[in-house]
Amino acid sequence: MSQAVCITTPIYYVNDRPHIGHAYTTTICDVWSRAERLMGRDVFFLTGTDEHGSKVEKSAAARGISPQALADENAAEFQRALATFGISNSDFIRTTQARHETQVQEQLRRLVKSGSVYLGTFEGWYDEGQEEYHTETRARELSYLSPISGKPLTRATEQNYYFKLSAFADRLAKHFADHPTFVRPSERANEMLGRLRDGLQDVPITRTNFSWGIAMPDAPGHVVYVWIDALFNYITALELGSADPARPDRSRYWPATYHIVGKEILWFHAVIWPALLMALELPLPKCVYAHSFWIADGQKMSKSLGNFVDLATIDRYFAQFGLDAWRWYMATQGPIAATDADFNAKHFHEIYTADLVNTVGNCPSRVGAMIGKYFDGRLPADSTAGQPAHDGAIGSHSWDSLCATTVREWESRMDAFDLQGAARIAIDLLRRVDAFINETAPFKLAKDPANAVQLASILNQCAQTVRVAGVLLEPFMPSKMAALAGAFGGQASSGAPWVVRVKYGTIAAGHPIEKLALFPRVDPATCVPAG
Ligand code: ME8
Repeated sequence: MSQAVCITTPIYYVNDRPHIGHAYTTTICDVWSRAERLMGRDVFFLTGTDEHGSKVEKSAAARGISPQALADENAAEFQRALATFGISNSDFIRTTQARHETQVQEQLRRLVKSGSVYLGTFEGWYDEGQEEYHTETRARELSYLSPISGKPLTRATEQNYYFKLSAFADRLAKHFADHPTFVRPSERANEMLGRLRDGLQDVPITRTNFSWGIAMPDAPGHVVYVWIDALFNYITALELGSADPARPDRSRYWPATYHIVGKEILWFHAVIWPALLMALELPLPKCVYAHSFWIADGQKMSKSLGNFVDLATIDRYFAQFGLDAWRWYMATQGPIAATDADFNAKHFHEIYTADLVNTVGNCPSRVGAMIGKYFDGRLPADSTAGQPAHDGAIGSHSWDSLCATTVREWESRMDAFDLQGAARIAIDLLRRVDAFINETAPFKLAKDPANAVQLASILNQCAQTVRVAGVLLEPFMPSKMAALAGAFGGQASSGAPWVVRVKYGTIAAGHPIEKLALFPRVDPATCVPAG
């Protein structure tokens, strides 16, 4: 049985249209899922939409439609967007689905039974846009303004059901201490620890001031707070709280390997969610990874500034550079670490040209062209068993051992969600092939028939290595790398087990090698402006 792994995106609010932020988080989860599947793991990749709450209720009222109609419309738009981004999710959960609602109610009953939920009165600072309450200390830190919308926080009083978050402070602190990579990157873990040290207050988990939500069981008038409702998606999709005998068995996917979230919602995922799981005696996710934000031309992207890179802009990038180039840019240049990343058309073009046109496109095209010209498009034999004819480009390695080392390194980077590191390793392999071609100069050797054996070995080694690099780049650029696998095929081109696919030397001598042009040059003058 292959190892089960699970990755999740946040579930996206249906009162917003899909934009680069959603595309980013979902794409990096997709790259990881494809990589893990390629390595033979049993992957569950979850995304979906967050459809309850007063914001949805208000937006729907403003349009004169029901909240469900608004949710249906926008959930469909998110699903269409996922298809255009080439996302391979295993499920798409919607919080208005019956499977979710019944399980949330079941989990709440369990929480009440466990004694970690009680009825109390709350007074606090409320961020209406985020549907989030802040303590006095936090509100003061925020100058009584929403950190997201900049609008004033309002003073609000409610009788609510509370979750005893305060009771979990010590266990949470211990979990952070015992699992240094529970929250990543480490800057974010330190931030969470700092806030944990300030102390934890119980959190209201129901509301009475709106009705568009899941009814709190046995508590008329109380609706489950949208954040609590939403967090449960990670386990309702896996049917962990289901009593339905016909449910699919997905329990092997819990605990999640990675919850990938934006930094603005880390508190919910790194503190509140783990405490809820502790109260339910369920295992905690292995890692909550909080990426930073895309900004546009040095400025924060925001709805009010109107500079969010939206679907229409993303479509223009697809038209000009192709989906795979977009995915490459997201996965390799995005705000995966603790700092924000700037999105701009010029940088996009530079990366496209340097990485894709000049390396991932050019290297196979060079190798294919030479095999075409000197060997009629058939792979010539290597009489040196992978030992390079010249040791400059790869030192004392054989190509065989270099590929094997690269593959192992790539595997561990991928498992650790270091997508940028994995991408760099794969592209470096092609850069080595390029350097090897420059050093050995097969185009010069070809001028003298006495060099035929050496020439054949060099081109064989190049082609074998290009094929392996193409497999390592596949999760990032599935369709272009499928074309590469077709052109440099061999028996291990597709569908074969991972160890076979990444094994050096599997293209048989005599196999046809095609010359292909993967990434056309794009004139910078015609580039899409950002935003
Ligand atoms: O917060 N750069 O949903 P949401 C990068 N429903 N990523 C960005 C971004 C940016 N500029 N802007 C947004 C919610 N994102 C809740 C989540 S989960 C139980 C409930 C991404 O539609 C980032 O992943 O506002 C962020 O966490 C997510 O969009 C927020 O999506």
